Amino acid sequence: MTIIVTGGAGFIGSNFVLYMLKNYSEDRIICLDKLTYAGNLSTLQSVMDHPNFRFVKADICDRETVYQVFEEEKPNIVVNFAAESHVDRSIEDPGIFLQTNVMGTAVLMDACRKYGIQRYHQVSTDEVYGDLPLDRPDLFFTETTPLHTSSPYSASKASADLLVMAYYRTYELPATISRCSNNYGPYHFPEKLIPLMIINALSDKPLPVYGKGLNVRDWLYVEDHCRAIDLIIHKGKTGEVYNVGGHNEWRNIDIVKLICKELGKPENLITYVTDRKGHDMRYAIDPTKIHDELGWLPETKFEDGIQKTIQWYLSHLEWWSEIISGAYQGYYERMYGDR
Ligand code: NAD
Ligand code: TDX
Repeated sequence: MTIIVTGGAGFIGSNFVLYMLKNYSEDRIICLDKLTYAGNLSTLQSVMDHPNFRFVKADICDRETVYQVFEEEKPNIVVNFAAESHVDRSIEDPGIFLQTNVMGTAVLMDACRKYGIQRYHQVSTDEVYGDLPLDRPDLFFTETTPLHTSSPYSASKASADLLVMAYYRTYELPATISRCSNNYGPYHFPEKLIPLMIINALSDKPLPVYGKGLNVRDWLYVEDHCRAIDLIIHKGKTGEVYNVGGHNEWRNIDIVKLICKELGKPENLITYVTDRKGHDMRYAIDPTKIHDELGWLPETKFEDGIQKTIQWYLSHLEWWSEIISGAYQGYYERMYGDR
């Protein structure tokens, strides 16, 4: 099998590349990534010389280059992780989110139609369902929950999902979609909640919690997400959506307090800052379908996963200090400077 993994130099994509090379010694993995601010080649350093791996620096919106890679590689499967993924950046400037997340998805699917493919898999998010109220803990997102987006980011991801289903129906593109909850683990870019809090706490910097910190997210260890995608591309049914999540809901403030505790840092580092615009209150996935149909269950308990993650950041200082010493500083100042 030849598998094109787009966005494979980002957080989840790189974990997926490493997971696939480890678990499928016969498969060839082609990582196609534009290397935006969120893409990091050092993450893939250990596999750059692997005989079954090729890295191509390319934009998924660049039709000519994408077609050329398909022509050369004749992939069997395409897994699309490539995206602008940060909600706060989408609120600052939506344009690139529409370009990459929607138009880029169309280019990839056109390439799949032109060159033939066994499976196109779209990595989507629970954010396409909007949010749930805090006072209804009995409610969960299922695959039939209507799309109801809040941010330019989630609107762009929902648009891409609609396009995938349209290509499935109109052109019979053999496509699947997964909608996962919040991931955490190694190689998570420092702009996101968990790594940002670990990194700030380590240098005794303020821990900026949006609003009152009562928003709830459903956290899943990244390797469990990779295993879910592995199952879907090999055993999932085309034209289907699979929700992925492990019933692990946490209020933001409790996550931040937990990180303080694990690092032995005082809670008075916590600083409440202006809330995110349109901030979704609660995400919660019902993973019954992927469990019943494909036998997927999360394997990493949150208590273990968060400790492993903290340990990873402690032992990979060079990975994240290089990131935060560059253009990230300007972003941080813009986002948090006088918030
Ligand atoms: P990320 O921002 O860490 O990585 C995105 C990667 O895509 C980067 O390597 C970047 O260089 C690349 N990329 C961006 N634009 C590109 C383009 N035009 N062409 C080629 N490559 C491009 O994102 P992530 O957190 O790893 O998320 C990966 C996917 O999973 C996204 O589609 C996201 O919507 C989805 N998702 C993320 C989460 C989460 O908690 N992080 C949860 C559910 C779904
Ligand atoms: O500094 C912060 N302070 C804070 O309170 C940051 C960065 C975040 N937050 C809050 C906002 C959210 O309620 O923490 C929560 C998590 O925020 P993010 O890490 O930005 O994630 P979220 O907005 O939930 O989106 C993530 O999960 C779904 C990913 O970034 C998306 O790509 C994915 O689709």
